[in-house]
Amino acid sequence: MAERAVTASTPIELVHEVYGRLAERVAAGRAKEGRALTLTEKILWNHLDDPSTAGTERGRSYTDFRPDRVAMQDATAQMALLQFMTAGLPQVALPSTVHCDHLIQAKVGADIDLKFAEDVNSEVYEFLRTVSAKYGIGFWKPGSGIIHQVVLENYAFPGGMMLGTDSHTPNAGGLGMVAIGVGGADAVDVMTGFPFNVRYPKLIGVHLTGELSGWTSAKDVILEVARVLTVSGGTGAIVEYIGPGANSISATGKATICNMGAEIGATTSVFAYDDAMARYLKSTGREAIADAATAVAHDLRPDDEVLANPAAFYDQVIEIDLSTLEPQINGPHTPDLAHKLSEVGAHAKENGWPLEISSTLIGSCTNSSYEDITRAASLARQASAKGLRAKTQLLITPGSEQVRATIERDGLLADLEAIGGTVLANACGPCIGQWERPDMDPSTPNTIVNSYNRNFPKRNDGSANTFSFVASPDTVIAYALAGTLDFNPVTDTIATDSGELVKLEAPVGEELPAKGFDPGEDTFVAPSALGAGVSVAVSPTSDRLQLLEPFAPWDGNDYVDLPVLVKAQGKCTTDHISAAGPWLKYRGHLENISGNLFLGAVNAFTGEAGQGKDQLDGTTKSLPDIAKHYHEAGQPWIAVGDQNYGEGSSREHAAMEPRFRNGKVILVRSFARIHEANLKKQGMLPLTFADPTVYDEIGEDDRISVLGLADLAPDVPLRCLLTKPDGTTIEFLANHTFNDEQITWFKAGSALNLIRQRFAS
Ligand code: MIC
Ligand code: SF4
Repeated sequence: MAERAVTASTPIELVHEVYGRLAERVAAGRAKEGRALTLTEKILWNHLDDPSTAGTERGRSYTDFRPDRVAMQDATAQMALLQFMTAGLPQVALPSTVHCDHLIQAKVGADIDLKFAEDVNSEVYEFLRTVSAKYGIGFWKPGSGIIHQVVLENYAFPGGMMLGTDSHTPNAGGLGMVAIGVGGADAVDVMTGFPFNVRYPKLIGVHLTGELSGWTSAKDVILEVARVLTVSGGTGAIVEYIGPGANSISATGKATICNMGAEIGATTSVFAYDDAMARYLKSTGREAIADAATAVAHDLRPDDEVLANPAAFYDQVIEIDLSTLEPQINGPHTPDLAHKLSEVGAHAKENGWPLEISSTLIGSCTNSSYEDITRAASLARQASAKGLRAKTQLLITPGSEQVRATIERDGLLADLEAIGGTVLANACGPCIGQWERPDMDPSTPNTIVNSYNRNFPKRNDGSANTFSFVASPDTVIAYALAGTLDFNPVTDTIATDSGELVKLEAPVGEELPAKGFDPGEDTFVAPSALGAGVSVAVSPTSDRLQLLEPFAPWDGNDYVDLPVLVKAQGKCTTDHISAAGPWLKYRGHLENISGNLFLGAVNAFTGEAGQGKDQLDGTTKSLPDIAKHYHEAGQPWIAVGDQNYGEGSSREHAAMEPRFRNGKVILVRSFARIHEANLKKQGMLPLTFADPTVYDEIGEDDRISVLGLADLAPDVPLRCLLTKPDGTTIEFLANHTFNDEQITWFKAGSALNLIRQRFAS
């Protein structure tokens, strides 16, 4: 159990421990694979639970790993820790931290919004603070910043491995860490001392040549990768960035690229250790880690043979020449819909997207580094000098308290405020629907441009009429000044009030603050030395928190004649299954949050979002109401979906809600990785059509049976039956990815039930 105290940064002893076995593990990996290794493989080999028995067949083996740390953000930590509590252990088994960032709503500005959040969320913050104190978990108070920035500044280290209950955990790949986004149940495994089990990933190499310059920044690299690979192209793979071009990208720029690897479905993304990482470690007070990494640098990068012939070592290689890469803007509604700045205006006109921009936003976990803000501020200063101001609303969310204090000290916030910017709290805010826009009628189609990563409909302000585009912070500032999408800052001019035409010079940034970082306010709370004595309160009448009841074990019977709650059409992300925004307040209360189940899913039977037919009484209702009715009536059900179902977030609520409401099976054309894992963990049956055209056959009043469950076995498809209302049937096969151990979760009712049993006995 937690032998080490959890501190506000990764202790050097932990790093030494990891590096101490690195050379030996890398040698074992080379010997077993019979070839040179990529960086990813080196880190994975160094974190195998048992290198002598582990399967490392890419895309096939299920493999046990021992990560170094866990990080949880407030919106997912509640469910993760409610699950952890049921194991009955005194302490978490590895260094873990909780970060309060998602529950802060952006409304007025930083100070007022933070105080308001502390007030309305006090019960939840108190729960997280006391659970953390009790179980040996470090607690980062509201106002400390967004989890991924705080992790990058304090906990990430080259060659490490961590899990985070948030899909953008891969941000730490900017410091050379294999950092994987997971659902809470996966975090519970490692916090209770079990290994992290995941399919051994495939490897995609992105070979970078040339150098970033002018208007092109790190964000444009990942916007381009998203264009090439699309939202599902990275599924089951780790993306490794290689080649000489990587050297021209700062550590925080690398983090931006890795962060948004979540948008292509990648398990994670990673860069090799280099001088930029060493500079960042030193500048954030981690000189000793930089020295330790430098001493083992040859094992914190791919072997030379790999670099000489990438195609022989990666499953896929993508080439990007940074010198010719143009700045991009991606959207609306999906992060892979890329446009060159020179073309976006024309594309908007063709598609009827509003050209006029209603709001621009910079920040988020993706783009709020010192370098990002200095580049943005350089544009703001040019604009002020020429008498230009933002023509749109301009909102800024600093990624962390450290960045906020530093950019304030260095006058950069003042530069942004001078063109009309408003500074919001160090938190997720508008990136996750925590954005109140009293001035925007939800029925008004409007365009926003931001430096975030996700742009699904309704994500930022809850309005399906908001067309959200993502770009680099520099590009966002340029559009704020122009006020229209029909603008290319590289070639076009902006008119001042007096009619003068201004052409912006390309932004210039500073990688790191010359005067060092200002740490700002101390926002870290170390766990109590007297953990056992701390009591954790969950009121039985709370509407924010609810203790978890174990899900019932499988009853041994096939699933027969299940009604189809919904046949989701097109994109069905976790935001469609379990919306955030106003629903974030119920993240610790399974019953209450189940009121949002499938509200965003477009039902193929009706063409409408969130509505369907209740097969028990024939009425049309909201999908969460139908699910509730089925649950109360003891009626099991199935949901059907399309490609990349469950794309996006790690929120396991999207798996727990169907489970809680008596859903049994999710049958789709394909799954996003984290969501499929979450469904299995919670005892659901995630299945994919062997023949994807069967999706088209399914009608609103049909019933679906899943047969032969007693013989559920790895790699053996399940036989299913589609029964039409007139009694005719269509037989079809459904695939699954269960291994032997995961089948035991299904039978036990959930993976957590097994953990409970193990600790009870
Ligand atoms: C997101 O960006 O979608 C979130 C909100 O950070 C989620 C986590 C959550 O839903 O709490 C994620 O990315 O995993
Ligand atoms: Fe927060 Fe947005 Fe980053 Fe998710 S993507 S962690 S909501 S800032």
